[in-house]
Amino acid sequence: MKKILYFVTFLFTLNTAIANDVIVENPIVRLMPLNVKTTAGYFELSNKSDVEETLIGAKSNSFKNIEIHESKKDGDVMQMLKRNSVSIKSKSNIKFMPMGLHLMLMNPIKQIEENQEISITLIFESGKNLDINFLVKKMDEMKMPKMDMENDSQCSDMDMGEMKMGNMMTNMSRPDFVFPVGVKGGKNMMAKRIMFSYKFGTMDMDCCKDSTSSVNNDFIKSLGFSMAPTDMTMDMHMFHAMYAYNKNISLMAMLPYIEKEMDMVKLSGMNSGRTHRSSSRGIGDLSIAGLYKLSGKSNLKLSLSIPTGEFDEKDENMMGMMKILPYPMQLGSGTYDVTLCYSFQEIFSDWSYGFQLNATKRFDYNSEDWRYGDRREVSAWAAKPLFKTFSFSIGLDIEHQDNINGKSSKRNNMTPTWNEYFHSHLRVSSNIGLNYKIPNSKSRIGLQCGVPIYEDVDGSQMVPDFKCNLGFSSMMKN
Ligand SMILES: [Cu+2]
Repeated sequence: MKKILYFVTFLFTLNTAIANDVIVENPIVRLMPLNVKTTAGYFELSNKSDVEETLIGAKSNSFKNIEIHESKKDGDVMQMLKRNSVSIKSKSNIKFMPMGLHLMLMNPIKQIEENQEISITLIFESGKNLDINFLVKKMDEMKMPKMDMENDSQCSDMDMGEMKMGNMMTNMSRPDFVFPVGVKGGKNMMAKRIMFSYKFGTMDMDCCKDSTSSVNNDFIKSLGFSMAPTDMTMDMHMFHAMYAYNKNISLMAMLPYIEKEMDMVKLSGMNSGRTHRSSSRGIGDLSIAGLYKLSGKSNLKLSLSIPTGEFDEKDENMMGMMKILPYPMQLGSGTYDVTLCYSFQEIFSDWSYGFQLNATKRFDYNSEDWRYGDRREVSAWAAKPLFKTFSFSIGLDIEHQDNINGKSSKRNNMTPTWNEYFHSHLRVSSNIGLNYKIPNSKSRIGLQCGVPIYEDVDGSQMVPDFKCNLGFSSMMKN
């Protein structure tokens, strides 16, 4: 027993001796404003021993996680890089200080108070652990890396590795951090987070255009059609869930519920002049997608559309008979479609801009022997935060849609909406939008409305007179 005691004492002394080879001075934890979930630890580390020591990490009961970071200036942007280790040569010292090396202390268990002592264990590669009492102190903000100041709790598990932290901290909480709501692709989030969003989109279409000019019913009648559409509305409720598998890859699923209405007028023959309304409603095509982060500014999204929506929706015709509705009134494509989407966004201190390229390719015909045409879209926008919670955006959308391939076996020749060659168009729309970030929450609201400013269509074809999107999104903590 005595021997064991001696041995333990010996071990203890040995450990202290080794520990004393590495000395920590002035350990300070910076006091952060209330609700800021990230702070930094600074100290001086002296290695008095004859061997190199390597700091490989730190742990504390006061923080959920701690990382070794180094702030570096890249141009005029502070960049914060995660370091896996820091080596201190024999007989030398290293300073952990603002604008340089620091311990990034994330997610405090309790709110930290001034002059409080926090125990943090420094872990060395050699196996030694140093328990250090850090003192919480208010520090001169000027000396601080800018990035720590406007830190938002969301940043705690952000990609510290490559995000430009100087901008990032301010960015995350900015209303224009997210794309305008009408823009289709999303952004990568922090790892392991789930986001839900709901978007309501509405579009109103009028009849009709051929190439770049409007055409009237007489023109449509002269083409041999006995009916013409007069007005169409399309409402879409889009339910969207996104899961960030890690900081680079997110998975998402989108399911729309669609309501369509179309007014028609009989142009000739029996019941000439009579109007009729038909409608369709139901779920559209489910879309599943993977989002891959290319850089802090850009990402790539690949989505697969699964034909869950009906493509042989029927409604009563003028004579009261159930008949299949024309192509634009269908809810789904009936085909597996692939969309590739590239997004880019650059955020400056007082404004931001971005653009997105979308291409949808349809490979197969549906069981009714037709398929919608391929589609390419470009969206570009510029946004400016007006207040801390509001941003305003202007944007431009360009869409290029191909004609329908194949022919539905149930089609008729009565209306231009059934004509496969009257679907292709090139449309440029301008839009304005608002983003609102609900204070002290992880929820956002966006509104964006647009009108076409240039159209070249294969017609006679219905054209939108406006479209609006209203969206709500909320990030879940887990
Ligand atoms: Cu850091």
